[in-house]
Amino acid sequence: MTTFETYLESHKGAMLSDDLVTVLRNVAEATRQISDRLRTSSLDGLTGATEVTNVQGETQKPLDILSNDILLEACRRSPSVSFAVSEELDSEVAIHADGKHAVIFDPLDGSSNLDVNVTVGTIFSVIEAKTSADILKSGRGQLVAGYAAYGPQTMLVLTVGAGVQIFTLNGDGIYVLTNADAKIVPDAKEFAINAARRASWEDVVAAYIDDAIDTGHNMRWVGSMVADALRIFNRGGVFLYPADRHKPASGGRLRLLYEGNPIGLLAEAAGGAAIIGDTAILDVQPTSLHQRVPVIFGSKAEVDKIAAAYAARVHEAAAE
Ligand code: P6P
Repeated sequence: MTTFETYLESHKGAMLSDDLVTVLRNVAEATRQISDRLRTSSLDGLTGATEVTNVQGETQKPLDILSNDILLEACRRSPSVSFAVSEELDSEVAIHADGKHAVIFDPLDGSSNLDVNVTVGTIFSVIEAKTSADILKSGRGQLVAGYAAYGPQTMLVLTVGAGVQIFTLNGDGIYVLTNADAKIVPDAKEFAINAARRASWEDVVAAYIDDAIDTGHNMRWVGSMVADALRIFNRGGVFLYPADRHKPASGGRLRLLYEGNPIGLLAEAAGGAAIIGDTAILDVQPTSLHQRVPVIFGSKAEVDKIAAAYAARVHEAAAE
């Protein structure tokens, strides 16, 4: 039986420094603690909303704040961590002055689903960063990335640069490897999009969805990216959260640093693809910590089809 611990140990050295193993151990422990707190949150008065609005303009949930605190503590327990960047905090938090790893995270993605007991998750990414100026680097600079999905089971999806491994938390609080070298099947007939926002879709997205429906594709939309992503890692498909064509400057709903980049690294490591228009998400240079971007990822044949349509539109616009 391979566990998260034995997997890290077996990749120490060339792929994982001792420091990075310590960071991953502490992040995994944080997800175990968050999972525990979620299980009985309705009994512990941890549901509902606070009076606090975060930098995203979203009302914070008690579990948003608790999860954020647990992850910050994990960073403090990791000597190599220089900065923490969180969806819940306006700017980066200095952790250890001589640190070299920035841990970038969405402590509880999909938390609007908490009160209705739908899967939510913790998304994380680790990069080299000795100064705050090092934080805004493209997703290709990620050392490791992953997420925990708190659903009927708690699962941890991880890439350290050698494929994607999916672990399941057992009754003893141990993450056991249950899907080694997970692959996103290249062809799939299932899409995930919030169809209620059709009026704001760019024409490329509307045309893709219309064609998918005409050719018998199925639709799933959980409203929690980590849940949709886990389905895609297990049976393929494509996830789309496109830009709002009426508000192109808004970028989209999802954030590049702690949603687009980690999911992009995982998708590519699993043989899938992840794009912003005709560009790979991992090649986009961030301009701010909480920058929002449109996100499309999943089965490579489907995502490549969409990227080609975006590229053709750019070419047509240039020819006009
Ligand atoms: P909508 C959750 O808030 C999230 O960031 C993603 O996890 C999810 O896919 C999306 O927003 C849901 O957006 O517009 O359907 O509520």
